[in-house]
Amino acid sequence: MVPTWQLRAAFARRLSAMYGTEVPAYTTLLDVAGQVNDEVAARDPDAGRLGALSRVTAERHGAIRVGTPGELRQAAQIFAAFGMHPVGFYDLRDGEEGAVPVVSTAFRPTCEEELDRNPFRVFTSLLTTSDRRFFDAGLASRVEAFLARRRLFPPELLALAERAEQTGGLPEPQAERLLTLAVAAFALSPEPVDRAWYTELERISAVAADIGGVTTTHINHLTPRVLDIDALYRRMGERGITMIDRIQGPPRWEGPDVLLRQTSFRALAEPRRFRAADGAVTVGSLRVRFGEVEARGIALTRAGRARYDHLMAETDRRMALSPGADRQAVARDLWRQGFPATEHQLAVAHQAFFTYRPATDRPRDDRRPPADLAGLLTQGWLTAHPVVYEDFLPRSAAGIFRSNLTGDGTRDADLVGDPFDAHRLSEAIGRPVLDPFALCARRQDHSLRQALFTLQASAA
Ligand code: OOG
Ligand code: NI
Repeated sequence: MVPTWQLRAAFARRLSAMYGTEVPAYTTLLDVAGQVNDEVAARDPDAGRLGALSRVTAERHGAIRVGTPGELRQAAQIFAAFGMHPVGFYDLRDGEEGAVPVVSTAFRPTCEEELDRNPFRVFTSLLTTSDRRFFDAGLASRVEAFLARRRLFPPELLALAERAEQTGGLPEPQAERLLTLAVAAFALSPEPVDRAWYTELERISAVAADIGGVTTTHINHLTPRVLDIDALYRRMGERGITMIDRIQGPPRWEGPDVLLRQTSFRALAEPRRFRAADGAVTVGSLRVRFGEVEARGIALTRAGRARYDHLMAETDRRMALSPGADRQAVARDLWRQGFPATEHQLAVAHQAFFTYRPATDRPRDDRRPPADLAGLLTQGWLTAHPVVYEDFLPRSAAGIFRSNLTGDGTRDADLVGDPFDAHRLSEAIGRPVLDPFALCARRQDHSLRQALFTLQASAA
């Protein structure tokens, strides 16, 4: 029996191998990321604090986009076979960095043990044809009719995935078959693209065309994790690969790394076959697939996240006042004034998530443990271990989408959008969309209860 986590690790590995043959710059990105990670591991004794090097080296996230709730349900079934469940709700339709007609979630493992084994995630977006700001009723029904005729996933794949989910894995040779079919379902299709239809949807948004203009889906990027994203950014430039103009997310600073920093290279023109109205097939090109890299930090609580969002908004405000300023420097100054400077401060201010363990090196005396977290930490009763941020940032995601959009698209801001939230997305998927804050809080609370229990037991 091949257990779920081995299926997931193999799925990530094979998608990565496939993407490397499809998008050569991705292979350069992996080389550079690997070098940077080895260098950081060699110079920094704390390099493993946010994940063992073996995990970080294998770590990837990908992204796909689908057109209908039915397709999303099927994608969810396939990911469930790999122990990946929907976490978090992202609405990218109102982004300041460019509006995209999708709502999204990320399929990923949810418990610590599974994340450590292999944390593969797939950011998955659903086209919102019901949003009248993007699609009028006539176009929406033509898109829906087009989508209703296509089949993204073969029935054999869905049946194998259902079995793998139910039995916690699959025996060989079914495991092999599941992997082959799953990877093939996310490869770029050689099917000719209907030129007129694609172009019509491109006027709404390049993302609408990428989803509803073709008869298949595909991985549109695959992202390795790197321990020093600034070093990687410089080195990619030296290798002649132009990255977008900045690293998104929090600035580099001397305080703790939190949340997620990401950067990408622009979508590459790839040859694609097109079918004209008269049926003639010609070769043209499309820019839909790109490369991205990320550095992960500590997960923030809702309070910490509010602080982060506030500092980002303040950075925007200052940049609007002096557009020539260096965004990194502006952000860094704000962070120095307004963000907890150490992990300890983050923990006692309840701004980030940690797991807690009883300290093993506290000298024995007859004091009893204090009742508050700050006291337990400063007096050395407990040690705090950061919880890694496993999710995404809507604003960076919008920036990533944007980096491979050809035009701004059109959105009628005078109309009202179609309200969408995690609950409605759960119903569309037919599985609960989990709350990332709740997952982290549960992990933190569980560790704290255990630690306090152990302390009390040994003090008694
Ligand atoms: C997904 C973009 C979001 C990220 O890392 O924020 C994303 C897409 O382009 O389909 O992957
Ligand atoms: Ni991404």
